[in-house]
Amino acid sequence: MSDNVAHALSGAGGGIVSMILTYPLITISSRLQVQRNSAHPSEDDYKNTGDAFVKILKTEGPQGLYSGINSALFGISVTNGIYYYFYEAVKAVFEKRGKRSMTTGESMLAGAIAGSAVVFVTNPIWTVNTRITTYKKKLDKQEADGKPLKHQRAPTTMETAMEILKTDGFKGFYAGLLPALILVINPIIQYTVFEQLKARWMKLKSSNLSAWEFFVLGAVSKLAATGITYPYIVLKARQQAASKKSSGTNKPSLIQELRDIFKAEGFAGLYNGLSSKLLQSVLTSAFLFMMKEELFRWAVWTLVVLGARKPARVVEPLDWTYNNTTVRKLHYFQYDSSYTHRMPQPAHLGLLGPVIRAEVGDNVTVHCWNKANVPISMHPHGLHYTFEDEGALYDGSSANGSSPADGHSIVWGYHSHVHEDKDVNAGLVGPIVVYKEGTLGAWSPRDPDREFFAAFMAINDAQSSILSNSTELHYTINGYTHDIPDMVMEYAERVRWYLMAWGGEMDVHTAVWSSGEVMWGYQASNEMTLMPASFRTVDMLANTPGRHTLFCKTPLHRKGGMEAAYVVREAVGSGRRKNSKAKVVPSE
Ligand SMILES: [Cu+2]
Repeated sequence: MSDNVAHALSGAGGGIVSMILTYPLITISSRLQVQRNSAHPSEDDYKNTGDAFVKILKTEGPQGLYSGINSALFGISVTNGIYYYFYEAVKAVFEKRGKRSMTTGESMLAGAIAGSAVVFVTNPIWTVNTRITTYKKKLDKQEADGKPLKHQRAPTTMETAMEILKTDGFKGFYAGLLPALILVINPIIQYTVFEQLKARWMKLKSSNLSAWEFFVLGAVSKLAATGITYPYIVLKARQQAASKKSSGTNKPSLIQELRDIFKAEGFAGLYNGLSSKLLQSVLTSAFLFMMKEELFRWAVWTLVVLGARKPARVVEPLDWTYNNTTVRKLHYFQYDSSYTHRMPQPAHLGLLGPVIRAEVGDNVTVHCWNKANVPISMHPHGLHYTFEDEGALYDGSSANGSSPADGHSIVWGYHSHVHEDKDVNAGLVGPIVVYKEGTLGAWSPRDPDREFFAAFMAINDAQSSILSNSTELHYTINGYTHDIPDMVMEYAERVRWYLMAWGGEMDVHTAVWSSGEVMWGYQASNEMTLMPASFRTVDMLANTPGRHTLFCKTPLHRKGGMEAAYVVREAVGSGRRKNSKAKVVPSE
């Protein structure tokens, strides 16, 4: 399941809370809009937002301010849910195709698609809602004139919907559809301004934004959007409020309505009731964006608990044994989607975290639950990421698939980047393998039969981000010293070695295979140099049965433990590839 469901849920939730907080302003703004300046001014007319607030509270009590909130809550949750669902879905398509963040133009198009979907679903809801709030006002007026209406109270949502269906038919729900569609421009402006400001602000700050910064961004973006589109809101509310029953004639067209307003009230009429409406929509937007990020996290976890999310990584302590000493480390564990079962990984990976496998063009989402008592992150090498997904506190990005000259897959890696060197010494590293499109899990004849990972790491226990009683320096491959379990291959298998080096100036290594040559591109050698934070992918044909050694050529490193046996088993049977088959599991 992709993120857009979680975005839809959190958008809906954020909308509901924001709506409850700001709904009284909607009531006031809606009534002010309907109350035309020129139509028989009376004592009861609201003079301004504050006056309306006091009058409604005095005559109708708090429930007067919240009349019609049911359909408003329903409306906002549906609106936001649909909007975020489509916006994030379109965004994912753009980002997958372009392999980068959306451009401004793309984000506007995504907004237009999402906004249009919203309008077609929600226009009936808002039609009903506007009728209810304006009916109350009419009710008061008619009572004062001694001509009571049919209902002596504001009708319920269902009654109003049935009424519209009876008098205007189904198309009654789509009164004011055109201005509503024009209003799609509002969220487009709002989200574009929001995204642009957010990106710039984050770059300036070099970190994530706080809830209050989101509040300000939400307010500013909505201010810009509503300032531009407000006249349409006035038109829409008036057109929806003008039902056949009260006017006795057909509904005025949009142009007619516009002309009438100009004639009677001038340009200012288009901004009638602006103060309360603007305040309300700006506050709603501000609250929504303030809560959205946090609610998104909750939504993700809810989906995880319901089992609707993919497997996840959990960082937990791990007691790791070198030759004879046991040291507390941290480890990225892979769990199933319920977070109850640890997924096994090949023994030779040792201290390395789970292998992240992806094809060129894939979006990789990792859900990481930090159960350690130190802050950690996940910073990828070789993948494209946006600033939010950097996992490190500087700006930079790299995107490297396997090029035409490479084999079908190349290795990269990830590590925690809160305290880079200490986190790596703690054990928070793991491999990333990027496959060519269409080759992951579907092997073609040129693909390897087997994959091994070998990270050459000088691990300094004294410089670890998790406290331990050890201050030793260990020369390891995958955390192992002098031996790695289960590095066994069959005769004539094509074996791909994914080599990694991390750490600092100590981590200059020369990997050597005692069995003979490996191929790095078109270059054959029995060794491969590794510099700190470098990644090499080499291929080997397992044509020399026996027990061999993979080691670092630096004597100090090898003596310290940077060596491991690998075994090429004797051929069984006659067929060259009798026992060979793809050993690689597809990425989750
Ligand atoms: Cu070395």
